[in-house]
Amino acid sequence: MNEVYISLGSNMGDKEETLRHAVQLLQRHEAVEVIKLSSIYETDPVGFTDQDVFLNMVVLVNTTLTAQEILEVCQEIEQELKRIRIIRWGPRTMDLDILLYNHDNIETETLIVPHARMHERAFVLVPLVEIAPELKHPLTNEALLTMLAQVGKEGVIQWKTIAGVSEFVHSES
Ligand code: A4P
Ligand code: MG
Repeated sequence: MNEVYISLGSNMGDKEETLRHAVQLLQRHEAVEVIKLSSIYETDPVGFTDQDVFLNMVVLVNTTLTAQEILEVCQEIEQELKRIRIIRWGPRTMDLDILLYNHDNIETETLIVPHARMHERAFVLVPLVEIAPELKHPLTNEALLTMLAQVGKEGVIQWKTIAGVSEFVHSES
């Protein structure tokens, strides 16, 4: 069984509902089991800063899929949520990034794991360290906690704690 950490981010429309829906779609996949969810964090936009704040979280899933296959699942979920958006509830975006796949280092045309920018992003490291404080970065072998101490937690606020996977995917906001 493979352990995969996935980062989820949304900054349009009903962000919490979009996160919930993405986790639901992951959980519904027959080869994917959602094991852990971080809290939801409200985070200042990084990069292009003239946009709304994000809600971000990190999930741990167990899967029999390869890294390339789980990337495709993530991309299908992004597409599905975009499709629903166009038909019904106005703007929303959802970005799913694969942070870690076991302790592997992967570099193909379509996939870089560990995620190339995770070590510099508080909106990734804060929720990741919350659910996996013991992990080390597979490329540098540096503790994620050390990376987080260097980056700091500025612009990342715990917004909502989550009791468990089934509570989250079944409850309505
Ligand atoms: N790709 C390569 N490696 C990976 C990986 N480990 N996981 C390729 C997922 N995808 C990976 O992604 C572009 C291509 O990256 C994919 O085709 C895949 O083959 P995308 O999601 O289509 O494009 P994007 O979202 O514009 O790029 P990316 O890299 O996901 O954007 P960023 O850099 O992650 O930036 N600020 C806050 N506070 N919170 C956020 O969540 N997110 C972004 C998105 C910027 N600022 C943010 C947040
Ligand atoms: Mg992405």
